[in-house]
Amino acid sequence: MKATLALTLIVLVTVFDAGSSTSESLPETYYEFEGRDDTERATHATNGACPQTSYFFPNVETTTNYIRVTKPIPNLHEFTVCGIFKRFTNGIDWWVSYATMPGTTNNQNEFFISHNSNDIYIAMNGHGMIEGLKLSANKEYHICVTSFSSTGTSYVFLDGHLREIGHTASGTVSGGGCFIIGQEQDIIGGKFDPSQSFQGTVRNLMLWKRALDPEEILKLYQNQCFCPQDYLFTLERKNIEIFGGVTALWPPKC
Ligand SMILES: [Ca+2]
Repeated sequence: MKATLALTLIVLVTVFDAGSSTSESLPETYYEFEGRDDTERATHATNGACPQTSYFFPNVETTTNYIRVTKPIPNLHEFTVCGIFKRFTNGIDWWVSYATMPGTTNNQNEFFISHNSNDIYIAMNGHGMIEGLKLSANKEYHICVTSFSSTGTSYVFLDGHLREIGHTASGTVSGGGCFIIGQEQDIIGGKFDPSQSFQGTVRNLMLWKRALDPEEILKLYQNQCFCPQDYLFTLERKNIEIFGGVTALWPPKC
């Protein structure tokens, strides 16, 4: 009986250790990585009612289904992209891509976020990082990616928590480009490849021209009805063009 109790305790301690070591290996904030001190911390913007959006991308690999953002994109020294994604299959999914003029010569997007068969994959100016985050099909995940051009570092938050840090490429992301949801661009706004498309749903996809603070990202995950109000765009109808079989869904009620 005593031996059983001792064994149970060892198992419990081991499980507890395994659970805590994952969070201890990542910082609470990323400011130490970016060489900022406390006085330079991002000011939290007002949290207010968040426009709710929800779109369905049919389960077929095609170049015709996508959303184009019509709001102008400025130069981005840092940014955050967040959205709630559900994939329909375990194939390759291209979530967002952003391309500018120089990209037309080398097929490179300024940045993209995708999911290959096993991991989230992010690239900036042709330099990619593959994250060890495999997302199951037919399950919703809240994903935020923050990027800093000064250090070329990107941070991946899954369901409100920082999960991965990786190096992409430094250098400001140039404004004036084309932001597409559901396809990867080989020229601005086109030359798509069916194997680089998205099949699934995306809700509340938004972009901010700053790295949201990790606390803000956690809040965003916990209550999707509210968000920092200094966003650059949401996928409200006034900000986008819809192509092919992509359809708007009624978003969950707030
Ligand atoms: Ca391509």
